Amino acid sequence: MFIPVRTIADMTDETILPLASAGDIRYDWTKAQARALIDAPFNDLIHAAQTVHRKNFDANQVQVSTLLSIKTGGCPEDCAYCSQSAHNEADVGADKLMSLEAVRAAALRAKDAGATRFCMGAAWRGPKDRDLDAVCDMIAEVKSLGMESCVTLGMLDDGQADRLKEAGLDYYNHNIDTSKAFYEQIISTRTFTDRLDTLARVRDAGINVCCGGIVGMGEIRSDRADMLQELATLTEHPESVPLNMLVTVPGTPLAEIEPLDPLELIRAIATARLLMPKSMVRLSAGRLEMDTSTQALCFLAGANSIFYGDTLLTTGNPAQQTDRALFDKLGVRPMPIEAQAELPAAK
Ligand code: SAM
Ligand code: DTB
Ligand code: SF4
Repeated sequence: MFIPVRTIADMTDETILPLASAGDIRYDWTKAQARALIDAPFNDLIHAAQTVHRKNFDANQVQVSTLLSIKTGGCPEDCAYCSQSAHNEADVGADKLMSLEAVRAAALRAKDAGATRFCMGAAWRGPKDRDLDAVCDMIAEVKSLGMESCVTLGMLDDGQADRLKEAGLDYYNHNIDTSKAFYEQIISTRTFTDRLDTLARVRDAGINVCCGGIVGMGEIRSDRADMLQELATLTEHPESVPLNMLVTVPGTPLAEIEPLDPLELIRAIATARLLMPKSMVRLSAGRLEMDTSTQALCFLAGANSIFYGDTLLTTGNPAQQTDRALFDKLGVRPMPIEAQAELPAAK
C-alpha cells in the first residue's frame, strides 16, 4: 500500500512514499523523503511505524540497558548541552577513572535489577592507550557477568576499535547528535566528519554501532529528519539508535531553551523506525520529564529500548520501581538477552 503524504516546504508537489507496507532495508533515502515522513499526518506516521515495527520485533518487548559514568567531567570538548564540558560553567569537575571493582559492583547491581546491557561512558575527547587498557578490563568483566557491553569514550584512533573488539565489546556509542547543518551551533571542537570517521572505525572493527542524537536543542523538524537520514544512509544502519530529549542542565548554553513538544520526539522516533526498520531505537535521556502517555506513544512509534536505573551519566532517570510500573501498565516485558542476540541487526 502506498500512502500519499504532503511534503515539506522545499518540495512543491505531493509525493508518494512507501509508508505503511514499506519496511525494506534501504540505504538510499533522500533528505526530501525523510522530511516527508517526519512531516506526515501524525496518525499515518504512527500507524506506518507501528506496522513496520511489528514486522521486525515483538511489539511488547523493550530492551533494558543501564548506564554508568566511569569517568565524569572535565571534558575538553565544548558540547553546548553537556554538564561535563570544561567549557561549561556546569562542569561537574574531573573525576578519575573508576576502579574495576567499582564497575563490577555496579554491573552486578544492574544485572540483578534486570538490565541485559551495561553501558559505560567516559568524558574524554578520546581514550589514551593507557585508559583503553583499563576499559578493556571493564568490558571483559561485564561480559563475564553474562551481560552485553557498550562503551562511549569519544573519538577513536586507528587500532583502538580493534582493541575494544578483542576485549569483547558488543556496542560502541558515538552520536552524530544533530543534522550536519545545525551541528556547528552545538559543538566547535570536533567536526561532524570526525564523528563519521570514528563510526567507520567502529564498523570496520566489527563492533555494533550505537548512534543517534538529541532533539530539543533549538533545531527545526527538518534538522531532525536530516539527522535520521544521515544515519539511514551509512554503509550499514546503526544496530542501535538512541534518541535523547535534551535534558537542560543549568550552567550550559542550552539551559534556558524552550522545551520541545514531545510530539516532535515521537515523530522523530517513528521516522527512525521507518528509515531503519531493524535497528533498536532507544528512548534515551529525558524520560524523567515525560509522562506515561508520552512514553507509551514513543513505544507505539517504534522505540524498543530504554535506560533503566535512576541515573543516566550525571542527570536523573526514572526510579526502577517507576519503570516497572510503566511496563506493567503497558503490558511491556523486558527483552530477554537471547532475543537480542537473535535480532537481525545483531548478526
Ligand atoms: N563523551 C562521549 C561522547 O560525547 O562521545 C560519550 C558520552 S556523551 C555524554 C553521550 C551522548 O549523550 C552525547 O553524544 C549526547 O547525544 C547525549 N547527551 C549528553 N548530554 C545530554 C543532555 N544534557 N541531554 C540529552 N542528551 C545528552
Ligand atoms: C546516549 O545517546 N544517551 C546516553 C548514552 N548515549 C551515553 C547519555 C545521556 C546523557 C544524559 C545527560 C547526563 O546524564 O549527563
Ligand atoms: Fe565531552 Fe561527551 Fe560531554 Fe561532549 S558530550 S562535552 S564529548 S562528555
